[in-house]
Amino acid sequence: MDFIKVTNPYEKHIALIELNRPKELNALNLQLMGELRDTLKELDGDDDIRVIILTGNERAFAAGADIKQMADKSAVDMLMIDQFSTWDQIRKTKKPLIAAVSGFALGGGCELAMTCDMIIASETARFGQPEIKIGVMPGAGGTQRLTRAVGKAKAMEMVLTGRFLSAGEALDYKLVNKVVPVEMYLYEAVQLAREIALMSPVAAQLAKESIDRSFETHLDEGLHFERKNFYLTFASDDQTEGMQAFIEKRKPEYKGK
Ligand code: DAK
Repeated sequence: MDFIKVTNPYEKHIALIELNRPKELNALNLQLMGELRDTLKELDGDDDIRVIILTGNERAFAAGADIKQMADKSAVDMLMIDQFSTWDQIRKTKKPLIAAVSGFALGGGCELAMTCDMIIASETARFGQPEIKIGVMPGAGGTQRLTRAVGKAKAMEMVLTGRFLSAGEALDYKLVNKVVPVEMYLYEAVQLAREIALMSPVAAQLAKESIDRSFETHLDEGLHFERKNFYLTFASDDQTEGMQAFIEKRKPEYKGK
């Protein structure tokens, strides 16, 4: 891997992926995105891993897609490269994915953070969709996920002016879960991951899938989907263990079975 660093395990049940193109502020070139896609797929299939943390460095989570790599492309080039299939695969990661964001999360970087399930931000984090300033518009979910997260008015402002949100604003607009001092953002993400890693991975996966479905369907269909996944948790040993542990007043030991 040239552009990402993977620590597996980072600690028990938790894997850490660091975007690693520091000089280019982690600009997301095609190779980096391919490495990220392949790594997430591998970790998704690793029974020992229950939660994945994705981070950059203090200065940048990612300053967007690599403008230098995109600059001379035609529409047909973009079509044939078909980056969407890479982004779609990343989006389909089944395990809980936490973004630990410090510094710039712009364009594709903001979209990548929003593709994760939760975002822990440092006080220095800046979120933006500045594509309009270089004559294009968001292409990896920015107009959709940002609008769902922060609402139409703020999304319009961000996408049409390219203005950034500070970490505090991102918290106010519910784009992120928590804002902490810069030296704490990875620690906080790990704390959150630890808490989730103690739960049944079967239940966590089914619950994530159900929440994601709520963005794609109407209420009746969403409730139906939730119900099926709820029943499915009763097919797991973890359900027996969780309920038995409660009755016996002890901590559950989940196996992900
Ligand atoms: N691409 C390539 N290089 C970048 C970059 C980027 N997005 N962002 C920064 N860099 C490089 C700079 O060129 C510079 O390299 P050198 O000149 O040293 O060689 C180095 O990183 C440091 O950047 P600066 O010198 O500019 O640092 P500053 O602190 O002065 O400014 C900045 C930081 C983040 C404000 C500035 O670098 C900036 O404005 N960067 C561009 C931000 C941006 O416009 N991002 C959106 C890009 S478009 C798609 C999926 C995704 C996308 C599209 C399609 N499909 C699935 C089809 C996404 C599109 C985008 O993200």
